Amino acid sequence: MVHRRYFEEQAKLERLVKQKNNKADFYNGIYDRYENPVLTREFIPLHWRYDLCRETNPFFMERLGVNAVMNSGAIWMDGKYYLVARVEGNDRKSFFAVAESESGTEGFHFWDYPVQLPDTCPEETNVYDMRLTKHEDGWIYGVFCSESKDPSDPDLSAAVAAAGIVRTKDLKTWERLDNLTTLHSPQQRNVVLHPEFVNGKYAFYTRPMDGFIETGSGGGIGFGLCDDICHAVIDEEKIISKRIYHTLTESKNGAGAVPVKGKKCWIHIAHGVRNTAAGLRYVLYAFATALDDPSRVIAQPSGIFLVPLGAERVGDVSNVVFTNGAIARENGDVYIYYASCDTRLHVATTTIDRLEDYLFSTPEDPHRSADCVKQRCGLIKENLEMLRKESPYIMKEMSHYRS
Ligand code: M1P
Repeated sequence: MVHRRYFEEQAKLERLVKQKNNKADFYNGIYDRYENPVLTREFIPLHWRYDLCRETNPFFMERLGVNAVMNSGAIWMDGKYYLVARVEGNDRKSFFAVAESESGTEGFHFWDYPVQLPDTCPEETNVYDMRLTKHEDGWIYGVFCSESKDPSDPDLSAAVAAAGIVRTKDLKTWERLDNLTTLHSPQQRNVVLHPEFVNGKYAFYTRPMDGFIETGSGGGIGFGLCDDICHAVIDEEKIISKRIYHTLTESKNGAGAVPVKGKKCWIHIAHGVRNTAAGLRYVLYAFATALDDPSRVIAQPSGIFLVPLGAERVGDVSNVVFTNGAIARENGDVYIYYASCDTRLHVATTTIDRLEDYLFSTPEDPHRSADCVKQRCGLIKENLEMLRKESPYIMKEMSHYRS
């Protein structure tokens, strides 16, 4: 018989899923943020966590708890928003689970079962951070981090990261393909498949790494082509978004969401990492590449696109925002799904027009304080001149707003 406590907990979960998610009182003109996360561990169905039976679970205890719901791939399919979330169990292992919503900003609920990927790699210990690419070849690809213990290193924490590849038509049946091989990079994480063929080949954004945590000689976000997606091999990686001293990518960076096709460019939202006294700080940044050559960067606005704010700053791995999924609708609306602190998932909404304006009209980083202050003083001077010139109009308008 079902435990009595189930009804109370289930009602709580249903209220959470039905909760309205209003735009937050935040403004930067670039995107809107929302009051609530779109997914947290509290959204996980009770039947994934509890033995619901009164006889075998008299205290209605969690038997297989879930610690976090975060970094999600995202896709628009058959009139709904779908996320393939990274769910981390209490055992630290991550797995993937599909959640759907009709609005994209609220109402996400998980399917009955998590994703069960074909188990083809016996050495694989953990999987996470799937990017979902609706490719022009007709498949939906999922590219994710496949992590195993490094057998060649006696250090207990030594691990190897590789890019696992799966494909599906419906997010239900998944076919596992060979892991990506990059001939010149020992490890890979944050690999993203481009949605279109480039020169007739499959194109990947890569993140070459010497080790599991440190990218070492890996200079940033790479780009490489391969002929056969079923046995993907990249023999040449060109670094397109470099790590740069004294910027937000100084320690490392990585491709984020699958690039969004805009009117003027491919829109990339990536993460950059720098080291601080409080540990690594992960923020999002953006850049644009050419529509006819997605490996050619044509705009790189200065600095951060999105940082963790307020309650977003605290979690299992504090001071982190991370994205691996965005949905662009045909009307130009864009939904960026980002996780905070490896703990929960949020959404920011914007449009292709706004993102392109941000990309092409935000000045580049001049890389030195002296030049940065000159850049800012240029903006201040022009603004103050305009405010002075339009002073009577401004006084009149401001009085309406103040009253
Ligand atoms: O903990 C922050 C992020 O760390 C990793 O990203 P990167 O490879 O750039 O260091 C990933 O494991 C990611 O899942 C995690 O959110």
